[in-house]
Amino acid sequence: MNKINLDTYAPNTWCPGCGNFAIMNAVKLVIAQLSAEGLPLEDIVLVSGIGCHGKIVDYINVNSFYSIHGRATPVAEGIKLAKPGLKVICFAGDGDAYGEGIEHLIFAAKRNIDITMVIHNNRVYGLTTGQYTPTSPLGFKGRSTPRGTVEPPINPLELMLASGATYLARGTSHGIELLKKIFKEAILHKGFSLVDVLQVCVTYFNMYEYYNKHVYELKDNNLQDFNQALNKIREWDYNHEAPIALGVFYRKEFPAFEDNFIKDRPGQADRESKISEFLNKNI
Ligand SMILES: Cc1ncc(C[n+]2csc(CCOP(=O)(O)OP(=O)(O)O)c2C)c(N)n1
Ligand code: SF4
Repeated sequence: MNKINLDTYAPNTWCPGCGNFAIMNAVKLVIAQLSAEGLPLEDIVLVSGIGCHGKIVDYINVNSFYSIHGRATPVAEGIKLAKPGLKVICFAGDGDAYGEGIEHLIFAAKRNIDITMVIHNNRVYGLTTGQYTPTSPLGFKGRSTPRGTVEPPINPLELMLASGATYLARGTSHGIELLKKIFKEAILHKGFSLVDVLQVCVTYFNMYEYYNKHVYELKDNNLQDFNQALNKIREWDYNHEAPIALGVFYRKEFPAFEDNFIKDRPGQADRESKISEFLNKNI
């Protein structure tokens, strides 16, 4: 494989053992692979939200946009609409994507816009030291809930399936080979793809042992079967003890939003020259 250096000068400040390392390493390897297969690096844009996960864009030497908390999804959508030829990979925390930014995520899935969402689902607010998120289990004790939460978690994959997502998968930060496979497929999928990564926060919610005991890999499931996907997704509700399926749950061909959004608009043909003209006049 082509050896490209995707490292940056930024010192890494993640805690030793943080699951974010596995996500970063898997993404770097996939980007290197895609580049070796002919995808120019300048055609890839990374977006991140705010939180520990957000620093990932500091550590990968590809064009990127560090967005604000809860707004990583619309930033990724805007970039895709502005230049549909780009591969847009968006990293967000579970607090970010499933909490503050949930409405954006639902609409991105509904539109089937061709972006890839990688959710660093550590089921806790990492950067702000351990408050509960929408996927923390019932009774979770953290900084904001010292006596334990009194509300059950949401199942984000069920919500995404119902919203119209056309590629849904789950991985863990203890399974880099599977992450690599899923990330590559998700990036190449034409449409809205979301990978929920059970990314262990060793400092505020260390779930390595629990996940290692419960995970298994999906095999021979019919990826086009909505009901089968729903059943598999419902097997574990992010709360009770149950087998935790990893791999791809659902994949569907469906027209992507940007194709219809941009199609037949007056001025599309000379779009680039109009943008250059505007920039030259105003900047
Ligand atoms: C509008 C807004 N509210 C709150 C914050 C404070 N804040 C910064 S990071 C963060 C938590 C991030 O948690 P998560 O999205 O789960 O990412 P992680 O740190 O776990 O990777 C919060 C609440 C903020 N930056 N902006
Ligand atoms: S606080 Fe948690 S999520 Fe943040 S760097 Fe440390 S281990 Fe990772």
